[in-house]
Amino acid sequence: MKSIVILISGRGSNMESLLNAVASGSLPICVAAVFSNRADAKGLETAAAKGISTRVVDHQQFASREAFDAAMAEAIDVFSPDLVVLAGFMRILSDVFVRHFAGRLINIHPSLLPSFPGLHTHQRALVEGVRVHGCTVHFVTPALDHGPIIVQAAVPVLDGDDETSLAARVLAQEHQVYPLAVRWFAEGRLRLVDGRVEFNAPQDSAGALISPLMR
Ligand code: NHR
Ligand code: GAR
Repeated sequence: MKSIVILISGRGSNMESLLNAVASGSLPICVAAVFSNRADAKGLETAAAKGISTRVVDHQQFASREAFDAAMAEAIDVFSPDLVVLAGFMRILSDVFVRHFAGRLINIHPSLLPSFPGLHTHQRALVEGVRVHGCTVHFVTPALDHGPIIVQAAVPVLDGDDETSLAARVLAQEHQVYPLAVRWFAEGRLRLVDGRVEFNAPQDSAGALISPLMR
């Protein structure tokens, strides 16, 4: 069975959706460890309560981004994971780290990339007045939030939405698509080849979301 290491910085609800999928038998993978760059990340408790090994590599203990990344890479390598999964991980990773894990490093980002890379995506989507928003799972490359896209889920932006309501609607979809993407990887359907996503679709599942919709 393939193994993964999950990197978090905070709440860890995406991590939890992956652990729940593993526990329910719908995600055939071994979670080798959960890493956080913050000792106070809530998700560490959630992982420990489920019997998963946890590790903290505190970025504040390192003089440079590169030194932090090197320590993190070394600690992750101990587990020899097939895939490293960023789940609400909030530190930009240096080129050396990204290249070390090339093709086995993925992220979930709370927008429909290439719209709204970076931070505060929901607030920015509301300011722009987009009618469709969502989340993106992508392979991580040195260019922040610009790696090859694996899967996206779209949600409507509704009248009266604020950052909280929109973030919650997107998060519910994050919890659907991240276990899905990791399952595809586990099943050997997903590969990064020459900087492009190679995907063997299980079935034709193409759909459309139109927003606003007038019937
Ligand atoms: N690293 C690389 N090289 N490429 C990507 O695509 C990455 C990455 C590291 C993290 C996640 C990303 C997101 O999904 C991610 C993708 C953190 C920041 C950020 O500005 C931006 C994007 C993402 C993660 N972080 C600040 C920093 O200085 C710290 C912010 C904080 O601690 O709150 O690292 O959104
Ligand atoms: C999620 O919405 C995730 O997409 C986003 O932060 C939230 C983490 O929630 N990630 C980023 O913004 C990365 N910069 P979680 O800790 O409950 O999974």
